Parts: sequence; C-alpha cells; structure tokens
Amino acid sequence: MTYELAIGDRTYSSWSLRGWLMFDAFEIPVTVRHYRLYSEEMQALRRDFAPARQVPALRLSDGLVIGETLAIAETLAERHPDAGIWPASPAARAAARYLAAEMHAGFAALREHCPMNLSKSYTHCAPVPEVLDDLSRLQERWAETRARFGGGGPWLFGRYSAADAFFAPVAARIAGYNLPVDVATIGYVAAHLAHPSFRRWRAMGWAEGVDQPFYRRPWPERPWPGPAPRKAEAVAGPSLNTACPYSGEPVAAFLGLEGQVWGFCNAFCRDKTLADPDAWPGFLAMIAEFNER
Ligand SMILES: N[C@@H](CCC(=O)N[C@@H](CS)C(=O)NCC(=O)O)C(=O)O
Repeated sequence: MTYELAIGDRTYSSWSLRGWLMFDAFEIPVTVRHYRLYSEEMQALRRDFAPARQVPALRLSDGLVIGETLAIAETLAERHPDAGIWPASPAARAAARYLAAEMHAGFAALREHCPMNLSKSYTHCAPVPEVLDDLSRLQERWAETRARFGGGGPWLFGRYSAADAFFAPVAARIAGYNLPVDVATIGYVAAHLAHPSFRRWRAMGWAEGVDQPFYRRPWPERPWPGPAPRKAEAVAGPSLNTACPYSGEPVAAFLGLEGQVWGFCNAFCRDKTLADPDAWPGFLAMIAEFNER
C-alpha cells in the first residue's frame, strides 16, 4: 500500500497537521506533496488531487482520492487495523469517534479567533466569550474522557489515538495564544507540544519558511512554550558523515551542533533538523553511532 498526502503550509494548516499525524504518529509511510495556501498552487492541488478541493487530501495506490480528515482517519484505520489509530475497546473507540467528529464539525469561535500559527506565541489574545465557551466545552470533554479512559497517562485514551491527533492543533492554539485553561489542560497541551511527530511537523514548518500575513495578529509575543530545541546552526562543510541520515544521498548542506558538523542531502533536510535536532531519530541515531566509534 502506498500513499500520497497533499498538505498545506505546515505552520498554518491545522487540518493538514491532523491528516499527517494519522501517518507519522502511527508509523505509516507516506509521500507528502506540499501546496502553498492562498496561492495558485491550490489550483494545482485541485487538478492533481481531484476531486479534493482542500488539504489534506490522500491518494491511495489505486489512484482513488480521499478528502476530509475524518474520512482519511477512517480509511487508514480500516487498512491498518494494528496501527492503533482508534482505541481498541468498542466503548473507547465510540467515544474517540464522537470527540473527533465534534472537533471536525465544531469549535468555530476558537478556530476563527485563534487560527493555528506554529511560528508565534502571544502573551494573550483577548478571547471573546464564544472562545471561552469553546474552551470550557473542550476542557470538560477532555477531563471526562481522561477520567474514564485515560488510564492516568497524558492522552485521552491511554495510548495516543486519532482523537488526540484531532486536538493537536487545538493544543497548539491554547499554547500559541496563551489561552486561560486549567492545570490538567496545561498538562495535555504540554504532552502535545512534546510529542515527537508534532515537533517534527513544527520543525518542517520552520524549514519551509512560509510567511502568510493573513495569520499575523497584533498581540504581544513571547517565546514558543514547547520544549526548547538544542542550539544548532547552518555552517560550511565538510561534515563527519558523507551520506544524509534521511535519504542516504551524498551530503550538500551542513549543520553545526555542539562542536560537530553534520551533512544532509539538501537544505530542507538540514533546516528541519536545525530547527529541532532532537525530534529526528535518524539524525540522533547517526550521531550516536559516530560518537560511539
Ligand atoms: N473539513 C476539511 C477541512 C480542510 C480545510 O479547511 N483545509 C484548509 C487548510 S487547513 C484549506 O485547504 N484551505 C484552503 C482553501 O480552502 O482554499 C477536512 O477535514 O479536511
């Protein structure tokens, strides 16, 4: 089974994030095609992934295109029953589907007032009452779900599931706009910001470097509240390695980390690593191997 997933700008496209998490967080390989939002590339998307009109859109190996993130989640869950996309028990699975469907259809005020922007965090955003209502509904639903199904862990149903993936962009909004939430929610948000797949997505968004003025807000800014990345910088070669840790291709772009220089096959591979070196198991494994020699 091969998959092609059309996504929008990683920094801004909350539905693309959900769609991609359905692969990365459940270790299902996918080839990603990026289309820039609010540009003529969206026309190309509509041609390349017809009949889809928005991102994410998924093409299956027989050419069939599936749009709508919920449909993508269901399609993958059916095709990969052992991946754990939905919780195992029927009651938990039903509850998870209810949550994901409510997210898919609802929380309009929060979505409109606080569009996802993974490149910024604000100290406040003057949330209107409708936003606070959405937040209180979310917190109630998360609390009752975790109390019943969470097993004491950070996620809604014990293991990370599609329900959590559907709320990853909400967690990013709570963090990004410093929305007022209770202690349990602060923990849930922190778990999302530290999730390796989320960190990889955000790092790739930084490497893409797309700035969409539509998402700019006038609020005072603060540092991103997720795990602080180790400091790395773009440098000149040569590097300790000759093959890119991701593609195996010869190295052409270089990164300095803690006094050592590492090479990558292109600037995007280098920059996504530079943004958050500890989010990339292939890179960490290469460093460990070299430093054990
Ligand atoms: N209901 C859709 C929502 C998808 C959606 O709103 N995608 C946005 C990006 S986050 C998009 O494609 N916007 C560009 C456009 O509508 O032209 C889903 O679940 O996938």
